Amino acid sequence: MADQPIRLYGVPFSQPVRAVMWLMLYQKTPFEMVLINPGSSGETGSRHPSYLAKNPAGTIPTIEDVESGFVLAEAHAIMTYLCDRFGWRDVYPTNLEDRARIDWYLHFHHRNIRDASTGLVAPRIRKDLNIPEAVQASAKATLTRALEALETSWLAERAFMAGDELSIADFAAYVEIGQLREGFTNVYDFSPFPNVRRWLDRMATVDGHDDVHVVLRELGDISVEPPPMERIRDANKLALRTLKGILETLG
Ligand SMILES: N[C@@H](CCC(=O)N[C@@H](CS)C(=O)NCC(=O)O)C(=O)O
Repeated sequence: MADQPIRLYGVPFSQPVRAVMWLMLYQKTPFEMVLINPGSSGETGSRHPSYLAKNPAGTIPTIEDVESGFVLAEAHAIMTYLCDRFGWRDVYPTNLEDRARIDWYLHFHHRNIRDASTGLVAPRIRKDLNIPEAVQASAKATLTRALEALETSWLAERAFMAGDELSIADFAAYVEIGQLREGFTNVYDFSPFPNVRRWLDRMATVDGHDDVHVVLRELGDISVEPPPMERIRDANKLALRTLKGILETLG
């Protein structure tokens, strides 16, 4: 364990931030959460010059390894770094083929499963993004094609995304796919995908799942109409308060 906790910039509403949070909580490793609001140019925003100096893309998550001063962005790069940094071989093994299969999923995820957010969630909770209807429709079609690939291949043959054991590929995938479920936003019908549903149910029993998803449980169903701003703010606040309590018990 590092003497000084890793600093994580972001908000629990962000899918890639949740993936990093889940990995750290699963490993029972304390971290420091620094609130950064995506898209805002205010002082705590991802477009503020002080944040852009760390991550010029202006996206969350970013981490700072306080001991060395090393700064890193991109959730999947962060997760693989943390696994190597702390020796978390259980979720990112060193065996060449096991690791390559996890990396395969992590690369596939972008522009495929990640489109879940672009097509179904961001249009309802990030009105500021003004995502055009045509982009939403295309993202939904991409997501469905990607889920078909998981259904007929990745999850047809294995319990988890990249093998018989849980890995960081599962955290990365679930934060996108799981958010769409009944009990959370409820914006996607998974009935054509029994293997995906089996995997989703299994992931919901993984240590840290409930703690990381407080924000979505609190937000609730957004399938009928977009949630009001206060509900979004309250969900974020409760998630941050809950996280603070959990981190106190770890640290
Ligand atoms: N590929 C990046 C994507 C990060 C990303 O898109 N994060 C969103 C929040 S979920 C963000 O920071 N958006 C910035 C904005 O809206 O301006 C990763 O996996 O870390």
